Amino acid sequence: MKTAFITGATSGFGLACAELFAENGWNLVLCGRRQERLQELEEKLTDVQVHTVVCDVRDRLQVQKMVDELPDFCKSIDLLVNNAGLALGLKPAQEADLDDWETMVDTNIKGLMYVTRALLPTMVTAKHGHIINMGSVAGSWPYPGGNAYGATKAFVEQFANNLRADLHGTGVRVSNIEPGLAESEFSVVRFHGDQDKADAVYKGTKPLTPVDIAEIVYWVAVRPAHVNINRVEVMPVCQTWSPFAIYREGGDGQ
Ligand code: NDP
Ligand code: 8X3
Repeated sequence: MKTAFITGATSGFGLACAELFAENGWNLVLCGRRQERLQELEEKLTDVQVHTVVCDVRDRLQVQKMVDELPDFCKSIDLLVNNAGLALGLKPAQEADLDDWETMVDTNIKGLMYVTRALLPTMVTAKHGHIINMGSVAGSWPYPGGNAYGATKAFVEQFANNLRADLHGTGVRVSNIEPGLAESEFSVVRFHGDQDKADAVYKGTKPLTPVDIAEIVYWVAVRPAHVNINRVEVMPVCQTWSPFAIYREGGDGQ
C-alpha cells in the first residue's frame, strides 16, 4: 500500500487530495494547523490508515519532529504533496503589509523547504519517491498585487526544477502543479477573512475546483515510475492573459 504525505490537508486542494488518494487506497499523513479539521478527516477516512499531525510548517523544529515521529506504517513515504501555502493581501508593493510578505515567505518558501529537506533523505535512500509541489500561475505570470505571493511561487517552481537536477539518478521524481483561479478558502485567507471580497473574486466565473486539482495531482502521481511530469499549468476556461498594460501620459492610465 502506498503512502502520501500531504501538507495543508485541512482545506481546499490538500483536503481534496486527501479524499481522492484515500478513495484510491493510499495511506495518508496529513498536516495542518487546525486540529479539529484533522480530527474530522481521521474520523471520515476510515478505509485506509491515516496519521494526522498538527504542524505549522513555518516552524522548522515542529516539522522535523513531525517527520521523526512518524508511526511505522508511514515511515516510508511514496509521495509528498507540498501544498500548504497562502496568499495574503492584494495591495501594490508600495502599500503592502510587510508582515503579510514575511508570512508568505515563511510558509510558501521556508515551510516547503523544511518539509522537503526532512523527508528527502529517506526517499533518496529508498531510491523511490515523488515530490509534488503546489506552485501557481502567479509564479510565471505577474499581475497587480501579486508581488510577494507570485515571487514565492516562482521560488517553488525553480526549487522543483533544481531538486530534479540534484535527484538525478536517484529515481525520486519532482513535479510542480501551477493552478490558476480556483475556489477554496484561498481568497478568504488572502483578504484576511473578508468573505464579500473573496466572493467577488469568483463572481460570474466558473473557477477550477479543489477536486479538479486533486485529480491532476493524482494523475501526475500514478504515471509509471520512469515518467516525470515536470510541470502542469492549468487555468479555468474563463481565465486567460490580458494585453500588456501601457501607461499613457495624460490618459486614464489604461
Ligand atoms: P486553502 O486556504 O483552502 O488551503 C490552504 C491549506 O494550507 C490549509 O489546509 C491550511 O491549513 C494550510 N496552511 C496554511 N498555512 C499553513 C502553515 N503555516 N502550516 C501548515 N499548514 C498551513 O487554499 P488552497 O487549497 O487553494 O491552497 C493550497 C495551495 O494551492 C497553496 O499553496 C496556494 O498558494 C496554492 N494555489 C491556490 C490557488 C487558488 O486559486 N486557490 C491557485 C494556485 C495555487 P491550516 O489553516 O489548518 O494550517
Ligand atoms: C493562486 C492563483 O491567480 O490568485 O495562486 O494568484 S492567483
